[in-house]
Amino acid sequence: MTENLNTPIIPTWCPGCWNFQILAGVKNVINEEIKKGKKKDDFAIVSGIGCHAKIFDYVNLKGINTLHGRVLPTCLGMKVGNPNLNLIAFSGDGDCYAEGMEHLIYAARYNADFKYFVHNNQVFALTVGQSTPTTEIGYKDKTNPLGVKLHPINSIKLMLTAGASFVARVYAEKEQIEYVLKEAMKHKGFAFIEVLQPCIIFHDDTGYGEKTYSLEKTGHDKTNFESAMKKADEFDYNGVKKDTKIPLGIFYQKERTIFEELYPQLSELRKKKIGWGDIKR
Ligand SMILES: Cc1ncc(C[n+]2csc(CCOP(=O)(O)OP(=O)(O)O)c2C)c(N)n1
Repeated sequence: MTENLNTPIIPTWCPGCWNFQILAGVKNVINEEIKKGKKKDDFAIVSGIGCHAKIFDYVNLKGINTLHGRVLPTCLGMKVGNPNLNLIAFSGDGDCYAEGMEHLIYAARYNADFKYFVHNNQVFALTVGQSTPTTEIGYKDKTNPLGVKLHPINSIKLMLTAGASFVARVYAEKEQIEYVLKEAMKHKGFAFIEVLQPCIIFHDDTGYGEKTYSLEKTGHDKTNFESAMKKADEFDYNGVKKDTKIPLGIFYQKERTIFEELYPQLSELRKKKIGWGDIKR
């Protein structure tokens, strides 16, 4: 059966925004899953605040459009309440690496079973282009008239060292979104997926296109942590230079116990539909 995941809401993203590609890719994959037998109500989405977050209005699935920076704790709560939910979440780089940074590190540690896209356009786009923790040195905006002075964080290395069980980076093209989401859905655990999504208004002309290459095609062993760290080091988010290479694909993937399985009490509570206060100690 084909479900219609469209909503009557007309997108207010800028014409040509890469977010349209992310939207199309995600909807295609969910539609395929529904055709294969999953129910629409088996899925839910969560988004934060920002341009990325508007995706919530354009996909006809239940979920929560939560506070800025609070996508990850919202997801954790949803998975504790319903561990069978196929949960897909969306943040911007500001939402995730600025307002939500602590949650990100803990999400990697907890390893609850949901999939998380970070639309990384290296700016706070909705509020007109201020720098975020992944903006390159020298970027100028009204809040940084002399240019950004701080070195950008390397989110892939951050996730690897925080213990994330699935760490990927793709470009915001529909086919790459489809590929990585399908792989992430086969993975049991937290899947961190960063999407390079140049903001066509405030952070365009990144030159990333010609600098990217596929990890899969070069035979990268995604179960090898040291190799994943080396690959993560190849791009430091600090703009492109002559010899810059930007690896795309799955850097690392190794399953381990998920959060939902660490506390057997939770499944009992869910069966009985009672709360923590009712547990006999
Ligand atoms: C707690 C809080 N701080 C600041 C804001 C203002 N604000 C709204 S959208 C936004 C920018 C979001 O940027 P990002 O998360 O990178 O998403 P993008 O718009 O780039 O997709 C900010 C700072 C807010 N709504 N809530």
